[in-house]
Amino acid sequence: MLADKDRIFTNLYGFQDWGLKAARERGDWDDTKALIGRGQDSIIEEMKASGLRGRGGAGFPTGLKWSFMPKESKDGRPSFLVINADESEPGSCKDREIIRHDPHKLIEGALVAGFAMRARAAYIYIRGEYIREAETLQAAIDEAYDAKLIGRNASDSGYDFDVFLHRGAGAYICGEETAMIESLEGKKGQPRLKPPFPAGAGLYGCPTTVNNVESIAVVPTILRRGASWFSSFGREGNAGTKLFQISGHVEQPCVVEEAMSIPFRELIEKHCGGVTGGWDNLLAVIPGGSSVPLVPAEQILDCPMDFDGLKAVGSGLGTAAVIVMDKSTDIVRAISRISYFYKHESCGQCTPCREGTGWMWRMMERLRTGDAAVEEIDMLQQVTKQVEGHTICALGDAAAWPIQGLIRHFRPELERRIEEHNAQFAEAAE
Ligand code: L3W
Ligand code: SF4
Repeated sequence: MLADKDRIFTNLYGFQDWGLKAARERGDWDDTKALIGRGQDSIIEEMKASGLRGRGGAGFPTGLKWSFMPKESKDGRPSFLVINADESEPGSCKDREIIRHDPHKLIEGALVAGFAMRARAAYIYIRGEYIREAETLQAAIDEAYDAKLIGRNASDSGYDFDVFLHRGAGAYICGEETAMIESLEGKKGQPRLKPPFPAGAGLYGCPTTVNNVESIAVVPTILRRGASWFSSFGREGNAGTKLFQISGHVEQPCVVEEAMSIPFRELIEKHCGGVTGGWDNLLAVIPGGSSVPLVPAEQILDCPMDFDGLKAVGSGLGTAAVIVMDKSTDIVRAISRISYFYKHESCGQCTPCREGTGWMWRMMERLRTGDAAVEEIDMLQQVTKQVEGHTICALGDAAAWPIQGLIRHFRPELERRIEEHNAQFAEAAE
């Protein structure tokens, strides 16, 4: 179990005040000028050495992403940092806790990361439903301006850096980085084709890096404690500590910071008091938010909770939103509900996603009630393959994968429902 001294988010549960004075007592904003004084290249190298991979779902190496930003401005164009606080993935609720209780870690991280990538400003895009969180964050930003930690000559570093907070309006797709950029520009939030990646042409056509809240909030601590300290947690390629968000059928759902690669069983036993009804009652787990396939109980128990461990069991770490389902769960209904979510949130600009998400949900509903033919299971699988990899953004994949996981692991349950429905129908007809 991660020792208290190794936790980055020391106020995760809000036992102390979130404000600047308390944040400083916890070590935030401690000689930020010196951190910046290390220079851009040195900061980026340290981040690369730390092994930090993006915490928003894709796990792209953070230092490498920053290194894509231009070292010199072309045509006087500024560079921007965009911080993705549009936390909307079903099951995800970690960025909310950072913003509520440790907002200064995020603001200081924005300054240091922004400096490293030569950004003029950071735009924090926060989901519209996070009303109180947006108020807290804005108040923290105001405090940082008043204390001259950000703004002109930020933290007395000679570097000018602004932080703007922008509220979303309730669209899941605006969490996709290019849709977020469109939305920030005042347009309808629809993903752009990549490439070009945002580092080449992002906000207002300028070089931009989009990072998740957690990825940015851990930066000052990594720089202060060193890359080797951070990379000492977790396995190779899966370094660091991570906020896990555990919901569903556990005794105590929680958000907790743990070392990457902690085995699933240990995570649940140490922090959640176990699965409701005991381990024999565990049915399946969605380990990384609704976009990743479920993993049946027997495959997840000893699985290291990291990118490679979950990939090896056909799923993914995603945002580390761990949804635990015991045997009381109607697993077909659960996945059908997730299908509905993606159908509802599709922005509609590409045909496989716009049409496919509706098809998949309607077929899932038929399978849920058993009002289908057995062959339709394969037909549904084929539809998911028509959507997967054939869309502009990852929402298409995210809609397809949970269904593929269901068919892979729970096909007998789908067949049982169809047989049961057919038997009832035949009985009624007699
Ligand atoms: C320059 C290249 N940049 C990749 C950058 C790219 C992006 C990052 C990752 O989706 C996933 C999605 C959700 N040159 C680059 C490059 N980049 N190649 O690296 O890119 P990518 O395309 O792998 O992923 P993505 O489109 O950013 C994110 C999954 O996360 N997810 C979570 C979603 C929800 C939340 C939330 O609510 N907070 O994050 C869960 O699984 O399905 O697969 O910056 O530009 N050659
Ligand atoms: Fe929009 Fe779906 Fe296409 Fe993404 S995959 S751009 S959400 S239609």
